[in-house]
Amino acid sequence: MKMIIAVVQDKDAAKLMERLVASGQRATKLASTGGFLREGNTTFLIGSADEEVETVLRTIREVCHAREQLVTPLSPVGGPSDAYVPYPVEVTVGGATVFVLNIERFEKV
Ligand code: 2BA
Repeated sequence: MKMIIAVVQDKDAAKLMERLVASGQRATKLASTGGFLREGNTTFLIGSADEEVETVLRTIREVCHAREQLVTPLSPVGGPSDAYVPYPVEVTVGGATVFVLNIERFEKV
């Protein structure tokens, strides 16, 4: 069994959950915040059988789109604010940041 942790944009979250549930996957959706943009995003926890991991990854690729975003980064917390010039920068966010972890033990009690 694997745990797939996927950080996706909020705009893609509802559709991704719909597709996962429709394909028989179990998933938990958590509200999260990106460290760079400091904006909301959504983190999925998806416990999957080994042989279903590629199907889940394909679904994530189909649903989650990369988007350009113009941002003015905040100064680093605790950093020297006088040396920080907040020029807007364009970043490509997504489609999704995905981690696949081995599960040592799974139980439902
Ligand atoms: P954020 O940290 O808010 O990052 C949003 C986007 O900003 C990133 O998109 C990337 O394009 C850019 N970015 C992040 N850090 C940067 C930096 N130091 N310099 C320049 N640009 C930077 P994604 O890479 O698609 O990441 C989307 C979200 O996925 C991230 O939101 C974060 O919540 C999560 N994430 C990405 N990589 C991660 C990692 N290694 N561990 C944990 N979470 C991660």
